[in-house]
Amino acid sequence: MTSKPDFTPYAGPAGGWGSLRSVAEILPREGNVVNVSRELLRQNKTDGFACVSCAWAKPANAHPAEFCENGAKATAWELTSHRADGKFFTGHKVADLLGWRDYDLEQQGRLTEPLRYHAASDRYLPIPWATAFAEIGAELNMLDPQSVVFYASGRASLETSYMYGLLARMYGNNNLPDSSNMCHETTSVALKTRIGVPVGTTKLEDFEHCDAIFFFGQNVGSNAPRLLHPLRSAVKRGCTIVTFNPLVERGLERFTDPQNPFEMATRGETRISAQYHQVRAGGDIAVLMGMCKYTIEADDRTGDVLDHEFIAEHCHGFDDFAAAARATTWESIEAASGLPADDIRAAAEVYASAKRVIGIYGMGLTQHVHGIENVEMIVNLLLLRGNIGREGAGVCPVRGHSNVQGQRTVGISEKPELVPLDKLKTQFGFEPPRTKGLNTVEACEGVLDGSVKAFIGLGGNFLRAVPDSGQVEPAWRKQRLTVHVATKLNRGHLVPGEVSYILPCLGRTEKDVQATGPQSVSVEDSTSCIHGSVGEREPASPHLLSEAAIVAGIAEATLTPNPKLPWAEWVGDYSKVRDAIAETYPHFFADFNAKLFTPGGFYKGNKARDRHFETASGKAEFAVPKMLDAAGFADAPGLMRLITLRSNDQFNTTVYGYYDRFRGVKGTRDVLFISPADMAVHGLKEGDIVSLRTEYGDGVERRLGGLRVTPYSLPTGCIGTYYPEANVLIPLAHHAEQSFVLAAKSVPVRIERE
Ligand SMILES: Nc1nc2c(c(=O)[nH]1)N[C@H]1C(S)=C(S)[C@@H](COP(=O)(O)OP(=O)(O)OC[C@H]3O[C@@H](n4cnc5c(=O)[nH]c(N)nc54)[C@H](O)[C@@H]3O)O[C@H]1N2
Ligand SMILES: Nc1nc2c(c(=O)[nH]1)N[C@H]1C(S)=C(S)[C@@H](COP(=O)(O)OP(=O)(O)OC[C@H]3O[C@@H](n4cnc5c(=O)[nH]c(N)nc54)[C@H](O)[C@@H]3O)O[C@H]1N2
Ligand SMILES: [Mo]
Repeated sequence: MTSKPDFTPYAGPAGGWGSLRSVAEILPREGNVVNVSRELLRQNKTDGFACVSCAWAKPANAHPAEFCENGAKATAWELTSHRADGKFFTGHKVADLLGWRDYDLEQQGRLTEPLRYHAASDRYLPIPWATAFAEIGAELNMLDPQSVVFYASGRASLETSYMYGLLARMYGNNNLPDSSNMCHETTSVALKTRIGVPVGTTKLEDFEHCDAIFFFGQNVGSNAPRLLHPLRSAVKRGCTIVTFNPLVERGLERFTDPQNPFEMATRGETRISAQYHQVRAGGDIAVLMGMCKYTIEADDRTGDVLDHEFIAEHCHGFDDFAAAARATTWESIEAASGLPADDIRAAAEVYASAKRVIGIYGMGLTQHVHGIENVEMIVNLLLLRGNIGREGAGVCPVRGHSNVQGQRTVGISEKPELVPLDKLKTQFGFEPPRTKGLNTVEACEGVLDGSVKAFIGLGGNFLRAVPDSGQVEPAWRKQRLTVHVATKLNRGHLVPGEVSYILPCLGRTEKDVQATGPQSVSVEDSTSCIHGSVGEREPASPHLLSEAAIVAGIAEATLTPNPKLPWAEWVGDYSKVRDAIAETYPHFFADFNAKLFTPGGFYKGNKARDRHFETASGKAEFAVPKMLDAAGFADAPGLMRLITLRSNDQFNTTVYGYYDRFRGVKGTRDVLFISPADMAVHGLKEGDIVSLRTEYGDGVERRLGGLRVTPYSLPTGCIGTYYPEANVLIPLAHHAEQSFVLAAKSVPVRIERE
């Protein structure tokens, strides 16, 4: 269902008529226009359901249509009338399906019944739930708990996630990696050590009071479009937005509010960024060092630029940092950032004169070898003028999956020190394992060396999302057991272990009726607000179970019964799970059930926001970076920095369609974005077909071919292509130091002609 490839630059703003047209096109494709349209009006409303797309905050005073183009696509995707049912699976060999595109696999629609892989016929065949649970339980009991991984993708509710963490720990391990291992784990590590909390400090209302916003490496127009509304209002109020991004992303340039009839009718648009700086990939440490240097030296002259009181009372390590900033030369900053010093000074002037500043960032900072330093530098900048712990100011990592932050909050973590294990021990009367579990990279290493023998996936498409997918995929089959809890078929399901199951679950938009009646669930957004969510649609199939029921089914079949953890009772009434969560985490979740449907969500609290910094020194910590380049490899002639990108028509590995509207690419995803200057250097012309080859020096051949040369505005030396196709190019070892997040925004590659 793809059109002929077309490459026409897109002239429109983000939002506006283009986004309405895009929604209008997607609904018929999923075959369920009326139901989807009705359901969209309940999206992100207090008594409705929390969008399954991104984790951006859901306001108390919602718009009549509190959804964006991509949220609408996510809902339509879940409510599709297409079905990948038993008949579909009996009709297709797994080996054949493996040749299909990601798009075509998911386009088959919702999974309808539990399936078990049948090796002799190379097919997934339907089985009863009871059989699936009993067999999975028996398999798990034959395996060493250390060899089993419990992955979570970031969508499952707080209730299910809490149960899933208990399942893993009662079974005997902390092998609980989640998608944040590939995403904002860099944030969790850097913010925790620097300001004592692993999450952002900004709330939605801060956007009503800030004077300046600095935007680093987050593509708001595609990946968190609802954030465009507070940004637009901020700009209209006179707030200045300064953006650093190698690519010119339309949402960061201009936006037309589809909720605003006047703007729509007049084709009016709001310019979002007052300054837009095309930093080179990996150049943000240098940019931020330049901004800090400018600010500190301005204060050296006048004495009134820094917030001296805040620094004296609340910060540690300022003198060392200031000395390092003064000693850093503008030449080195220009070389590492790829930007003229004057551009950085212009940004710093905005910073130095703004009273309240928010620093926003996304994968452009976290997915680098020195991603931790990137995030630390944002913190340094904000601390200089007391921009943490104050209304209208703060650090704002824009999280990915709709409950990825919440999963960490309720115990999905491979790091035992982040989980109240003693509390769990008394609450449930078991001895929780204390050894560190496997993160995503270590889980892949375990698959490669054979020490990981089973993988349970609570959602997601692990095999497609991880780095070095070309290496991990063949090794994956050597596992004894793979289990996928999923709504739709994806490539990861098609690489079975010896014994394999696909367990289909309800989506968040669907009615979840249990013993005590209809149930609601909850999620945490990027601003630490917890929202209730209730689905109302008829389930895609009568055979679906809720994710909570599936986790409980596996637990009951695997674990010895524990009177303190009545799995079936919990599934019958999710409010009992919430009571248990509130008991484990009273500081966040007191009166959880009573507060569940608070308009705008209830705030979990954030010590750093109150200027209580629970760090090693008890103060906010300045950090001196050891390098200015986040890429982690040296420049060499012809060696390019590959940025792996999301299109506007995908959600991670889910490809909704083939139209990356803002970048003007239609009908294909096999493109190489490259600057005209680099095209000249490499002797390439538009439309040439090239390959990329990773240069990593570890003897492994990593190549991706068939990419169409597509001119795009990028700094020299930087190129882009789409994720997840590009993941074969990213070495497993090429990850952020300390956080282990894949360094997907600067992969060392060479371009080769085909
Ligand atoms: N529609 C839709 N929404 C989504 C998702 C989706 O796939 N589709 N995914 C969800 C998930 S899980 C996540 S984590 C988020 C991801 O959302 P983002 O954080 O926006 O992640 P990316 O799309 O990978 O893009 C990161 C941006 O960083 C820029 N960039 C790359 N390298 C650098 C650099 O070195 N410095 C700077 N300053 N910028 C750089 C890129 O040009 C790009 O604009 O979105 C979530 N929301
Ligand atoms: N090169 C490169 N690689 C990356 C990234 C990058 O920027 N570049 N980004 C990384 C990031 S930020 C992330 S978060 C990961 C994403 O990694 P994952 O979270 O593992 O992948 P998704 O594509 O979000 O998972 C999609 C699948 O989830 C299932 N699903 C959807 N809804 C539900 C549900 O409600 N319940 C259940 N049980 N299943 C459901 C469907 O079967 C669907 O096929 O990828 C990472 N990989
Ligand atoms: Mo993510």
